[in-house]
Amino acid sequence: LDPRDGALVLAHVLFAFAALLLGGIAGMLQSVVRGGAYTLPGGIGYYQLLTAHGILMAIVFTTYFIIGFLYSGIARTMGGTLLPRVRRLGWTGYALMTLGGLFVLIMILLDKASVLYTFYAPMKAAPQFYFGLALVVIGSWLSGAGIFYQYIYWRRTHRGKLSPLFGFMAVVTMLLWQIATIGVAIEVVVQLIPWSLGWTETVNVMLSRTLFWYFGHPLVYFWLLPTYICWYVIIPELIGGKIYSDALARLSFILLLLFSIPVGFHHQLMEPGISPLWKYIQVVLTFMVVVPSLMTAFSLFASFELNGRAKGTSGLFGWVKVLPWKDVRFFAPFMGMLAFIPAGAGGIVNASDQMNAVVHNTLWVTGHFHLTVATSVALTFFGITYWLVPVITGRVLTSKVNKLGIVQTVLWLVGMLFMSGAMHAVGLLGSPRRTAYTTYQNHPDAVLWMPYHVAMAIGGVILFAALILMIVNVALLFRAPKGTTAYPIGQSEAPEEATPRFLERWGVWIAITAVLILFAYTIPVMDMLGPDTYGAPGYQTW
Ligand code: HAS
Repeated sequence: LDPRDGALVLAHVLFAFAALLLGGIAGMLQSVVRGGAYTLPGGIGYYQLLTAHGILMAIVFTTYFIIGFLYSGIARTMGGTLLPRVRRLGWTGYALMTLGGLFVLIMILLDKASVLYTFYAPMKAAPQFYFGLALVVIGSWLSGAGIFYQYIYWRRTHRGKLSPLFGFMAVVTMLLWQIATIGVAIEVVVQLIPWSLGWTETVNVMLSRTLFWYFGHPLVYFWLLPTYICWYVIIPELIGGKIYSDALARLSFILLLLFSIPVGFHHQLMEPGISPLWKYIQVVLTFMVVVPSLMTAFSLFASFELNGRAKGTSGLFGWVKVLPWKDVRFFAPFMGMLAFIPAGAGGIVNASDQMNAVVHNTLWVTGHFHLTVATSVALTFFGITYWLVPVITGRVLTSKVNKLGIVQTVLWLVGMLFMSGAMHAVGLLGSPRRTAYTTYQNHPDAVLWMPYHVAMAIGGVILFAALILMIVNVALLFRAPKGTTAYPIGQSEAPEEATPRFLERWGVWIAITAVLILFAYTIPVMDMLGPDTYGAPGYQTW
């Protein structure tokens, strides 16, 4: 990479790991507090720690890493270097996000925003918290604009050619983000900021939650799509194989764009104020969004199997033998894929109305997202780091760091097995999520949950050790010997002509996305704005 592009990417990646470290400390502390092991000095509360943990991990770590990774990939595949304007947009976006992020963090540290990462009204935080959030969103829009600009320029200068798969996927990822963040931007700017400043007395809770989940569900696909970029584009190259089908990969991304936004109600199935018909419709759409993930699973298996066959293996699972198990760049993301099988199954459970009644607001849901974002996504991002940092710094991955990386992955998996496993199990026994330590006056059910909470705390401690090892590994990557590391971009099995060009008809896809969103949301939102709705005065959390 051009050193100027490398600096931009590295600034994002290092910020992401700093957030991971801080978020990990908060996560470890809150898991120990929740397990009932001990109380913290200085009045540091469970909800304060949980807010810091959620925001630093789920918003800061992911967003910075994703933008850095996408910028590296578009520079590598679309022109070899970023256009000066793109670099400027990238840095301006970075500066605004960082400024906003600092506002948010300071407010959390001052205990004036212990409202968790979903910042549900009527819990009210200090206005600076919401200003910070707005700045983060605006900054990310500029970063997204940079990606679009590089892509549009590439298309203009390569008329008639199929865009590189990485570039195409980066555009879908940022498009998803831009469309999704409109919801949270409206919530924050129109509802929460005026209300927290005291300009409005009440807040329409139903509407604010709906706007949040309009954003909140595609947010999880914003984490997933870069993970899929690694699985589709990078992994085939690392195993010495090929991408099974460029067209299938693009189609699955387009389907994710279409179906991941009009589904927010599956987070609100247990809420009053939304008619069952609209919940039903959004659940149907939720099952549609599972399809591209099943296509991804199919494509990955096909890629692995064709690679195995090309290397002379036979039998149903012969291909497993020729995978590069000792290469952490493959091993960590592959473990992420494995975890995604039960994680995805858990998602399907969540989306089923009757079963949602059993698991909603229990620790099962926390277990679900620790398996999805904190395992499948996080391990994939770790796997990317082991080659991305050497590519930028002009160094090589040493066998020592490679081995430590494998130990780190295994440790993470063991920690997660304890933590997420216990969360799933105790969730089914009814233990609520987002609740500080309590035995409910020694109620027999709550007493039954306690061993699981201890298992969660043990898992939390193992995960923290794994997290520290990851930070050590990142530091070691900077001390590795100088050398050249290739940016691993896979080649497709099929020729370029095999990919239908309509997949790049953005006008059509954006129009269908808009129609689906309007269809799924217009009537329920009109109901929420109707004369029968009341505003809530709000609860100041400090
Ligand atoms: Fe979810 C709640 C439904 C996927 C994250 N989800 C959450 C929350 C988060 C989250 C953070 O319907 C909590 C939000 C909160 O704080 O309240 N989720 C789904 C469904 C899917 C799904 C249907 N979720 C994700 C992903 C996430 C994520 C991905 C993060 C990255 N989720 C829900 C619902 C709720 C929910 C409800 C609300 C619950 C409630 O009541 O509050 C689907 O997209 C899942 C599809 C996935 C698959 C798996 C495909 C497998 C692949 C791997 C192949 C492996 C290979 C290796 C090839 C169908 C691609 C094999 C090798 C061998 C050797 C075997």
